[in-house]
Amino acid sequence: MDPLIITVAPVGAELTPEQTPHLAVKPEQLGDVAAKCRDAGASIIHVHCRNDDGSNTHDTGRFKQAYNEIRARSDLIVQFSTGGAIGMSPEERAGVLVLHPEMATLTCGSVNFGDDIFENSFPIMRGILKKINELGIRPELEVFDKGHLSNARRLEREGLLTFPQHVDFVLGVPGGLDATVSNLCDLADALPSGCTWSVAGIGRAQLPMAMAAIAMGGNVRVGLEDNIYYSKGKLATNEELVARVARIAGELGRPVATPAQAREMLGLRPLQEQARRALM
Ligand code: KMH
Ligand code: ZN
Repeated sequence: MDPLIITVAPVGAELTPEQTPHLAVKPEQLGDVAAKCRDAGASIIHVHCRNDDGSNTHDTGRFKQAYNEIRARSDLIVQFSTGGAIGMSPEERAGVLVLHPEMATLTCGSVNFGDDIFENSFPIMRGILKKINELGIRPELEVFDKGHLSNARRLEREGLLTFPQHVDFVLGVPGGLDATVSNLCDLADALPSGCTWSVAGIGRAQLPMAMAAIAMGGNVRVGLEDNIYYSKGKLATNEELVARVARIAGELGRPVATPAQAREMLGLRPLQEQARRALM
């Protein structure tokens, strides 16, 4: 099996500083988290940003600061969120792409999200994807439900997406597909050939989903965006969550990929070339 690509999603949009003291709020804090998670075995960082008061922001200036801090402290693959937060306009979600991150997410359909709806109509998806394509950014397809794969195939038929792609299954969101091993197997089997994939299990599903993915030859996303606990009642840091997956993967014969290896596996440009393109 290939080395394991670990993505860390340290911030998210919905988590509040009241829920955990480990939420990175300032760009410098995010740079620090990036360095620690790189040391612990991560190769991709999924980025959301916060204002100094902890509230969510998709401000381009704030993302630029965060990008600079991450790059100054690590060689991680930088992936921006275009999901943003519930209720954010599609224009705001896609605005940060002008900074030319190496990767950006594309959520492949609408989904209930707790009591809210995370809206990703075809016009929204097309708008974000057109911008991703124009800027030559590599998408990561976020799949919360099996129908999202059908939506991605429809975008392929429309000429906006080519396969294979890198796909992240987000399982266990209240309103999305449950985080079970059989659902994960079903999704992995349904992927177009040549795709690479990871799984982000929400809440207590994070660790079992990670273990299943390691055994199946997939990849793993962990981090406070998806789960704030190390074990029942014990809050986690991002680096602890990354280190645990790296340690167990090593035991199972899957050493972690370095960012350089992950770039090669995902067909991304080498870091030096990437750094020249980025507006830093
Ligand atoms: N905050 C969620 C509503 C992404 O980053 O692309 C959406 C999200 C997905 O986090
Ligand atoms: Zn996100």
